[in-house]
Formats: sequence, structure tokens, C-alpha cells
Amino acid sequence: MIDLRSDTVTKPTEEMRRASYQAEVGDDVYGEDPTVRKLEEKAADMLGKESALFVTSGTQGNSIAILSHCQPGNEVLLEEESHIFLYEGASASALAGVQPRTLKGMRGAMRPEEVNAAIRPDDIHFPETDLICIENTHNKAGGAVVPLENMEQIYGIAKEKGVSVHLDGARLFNASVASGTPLHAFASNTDTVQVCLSKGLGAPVGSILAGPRSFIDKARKWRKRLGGGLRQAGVIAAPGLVALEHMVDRLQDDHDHAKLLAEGLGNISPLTVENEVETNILLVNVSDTSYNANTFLEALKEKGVLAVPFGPNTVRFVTNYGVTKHDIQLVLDKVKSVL
Ligand code: TLP
Repeated sequence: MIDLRSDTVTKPTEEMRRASYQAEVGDDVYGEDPTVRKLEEKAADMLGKESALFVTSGTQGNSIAILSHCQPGNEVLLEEESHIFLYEGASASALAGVQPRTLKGMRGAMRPEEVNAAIRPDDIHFPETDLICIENTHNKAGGAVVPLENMEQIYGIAKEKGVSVHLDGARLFNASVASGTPLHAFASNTDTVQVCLSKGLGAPVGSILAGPRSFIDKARKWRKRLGGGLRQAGVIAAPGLVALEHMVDRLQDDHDHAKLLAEGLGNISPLTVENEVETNILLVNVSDTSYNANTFLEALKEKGVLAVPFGPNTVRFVTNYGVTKHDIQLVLDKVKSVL
């Protein structure tokens, strides 16, 4: 099987497995796991933040961020196709008791003037706007990089109005590699940021939530409340360190493969590529074929290729380090054979 369902399907490298085996560990609830501490310090440093917290997943990191930033009954602004709004089980409402308010984005980027207009004025009738969430790269927009200038403008507005900004940077490393913008430049236009170690970087588990020290202290408590106080977690943090040290630059390969796949699929009539491929995500529209997304995926699966539906007629392919240039050629042949 050539697995293009997501970059979450990647398996830990040899080096990661060795790092797990050799990891020095301790009880992290007592703050005594040296490997976890090393990972948190390294991640904070890379993101230009004071402090960081190792969490079990991107969803947990985003949920803890919302819980730590917001008060129940207040409001959080989100892009309407953001992962937090669409794919996290409504945790903002279910756990944090906040009201999500969505804004339509342009390739995943909310318009600063609309964000400005959506921040609530002081009025007894209204919830208070506690938080703005940005997603970079934007998954549903096909791995689009939200431009640094857009983030700068939104952060400027947020600071003027006393609202916090959280970045769902599940694929921020992809945004950085694709745009040449340093990670900390994106992160400096946010109060807090969540980055995933378990996507294109290939770690088996885990994300980082980074921000000011006082915020991370609060977040650590929320993680404990949610049952996420980890004990000898160095075993799972060690692959995360390998991911940060050795797996970032190779994301360029995934981007090159996604572009190659887009070029090839774009030449196979009547398929159309919906997004301008900037990173490792490719959205293909099948509405002019005899298939819908699900039946197309079934036919492809028969041929040994996996992808996921991303709409009734849209299929998402995500390149990842388990997929080679040769695999991309095979995928193109297999797609041709089902049409
Ligand atoms: N995305 C997954 C699915 O949940 C859709 C995927 O295969 O792309 N933020 C963004 C932008 C994400 O794409 C994801 C995962 C998360 C957060 C959540 O990360 P995890 O899966 O670690 O909870």
C-alpha cells in the first residue's frame, strides 16, 4: 500500500527507536524526566518562546491552549475551516465552554479587517473575545502557508485590543520550510503555539505547546486535570528530540513529491487539482469523473493507494517520508488505471 492518507501515518525511524530505548527517564509529574525537559527546552528555544509543554497530541495542545486562555461564556475567533473548529470534537465548547465564532478565510488566512470587526466591544449583551486562533499551514486549504504579514497584522490588532492569539502550528515546520520564514518569526506573532512532532517529522506521538512561562504553568495544570500528567515520558519524548534535530529539513522532499503528484494528476483528465500546492497536501476534485470521493478512494484502494475524502468530490493526498519519488509515479499509473 502507498499510504497518502496523512503525514500522521509515518512510522518512527531507527534513530527514534534507538533514542527511546536509550532515553534517560524520571517522573515528569515531579518535573524529573530529563529527556522531556530537554525536549521542552529545545522546542521553546526553536519557537522563541519562554517555556514549552510536551502534550500527547495536537488536539490536546489546542484544547489546553483554549482552556488556559479563555473563560467559559467568552468567545474564540477561528477560520471557518480550521481544524479546531471542524475536527476536534467541539472541544472549545465541550471542555472550555467558549463560543466559537468563525470567519471565512482566503487560502486559510482570515482577513485582518474582519478579525478587527469581529472582536466584541464592551457591552453587557456580548461575550468577551478572549482568543483568536490561526492555523499554519492550513490543512483544509490544502496545506496553504498563511503569510507572515497576515499574522503580523492580526497580532497587531489583537495586541491593540487585548486579545490573545494562539497558533495551531500542527504543520508550522512545513510552513517554515516552504516559505523560508524562520519558525520563530511565525511564532513571534502569537502568544502561544502548538506544533506537532508526529506529522511530517515522524515522531510516534506528541506535540509541543509553547508560550510565556506563566501560561505554560497554567497549561501544565490543565494537562494534569485532563489526565495528561505523564510519568516516565522520556521514552516518547526522545523520538520528538530526534524529530526536531534531524527531520525538519527533509520536509522539502515531501513538498517536492506533492508538487510532482499535482503536476501528474493535473495532466490526467478529467481530474482537477483544487489547490496551489505549497507544502505536502494536495486536493483533487473528481466531480467530472464517474466517481465521488468515496467511490474513487475505494477504486484506488483496490490498486494499493490510500488517501482520504475531504468533501463529497474532493480527495486529499498527503505526502510523507514513507513515500518515495518512485511511489509517486506508481500512484499516477494507478490513478490512470481506474479512470
Ligand atoms: N489532522 C489530521 C486529521 O485530524 C484531519 C490529519 O490527518 O491531517 N491541527 C491540524 C491543522 C491538524 O491537521 C491536526 C491533525 C491536528 C491539529 C490534530 O493533531 P492530532 O492528530 O495530533 O491530535
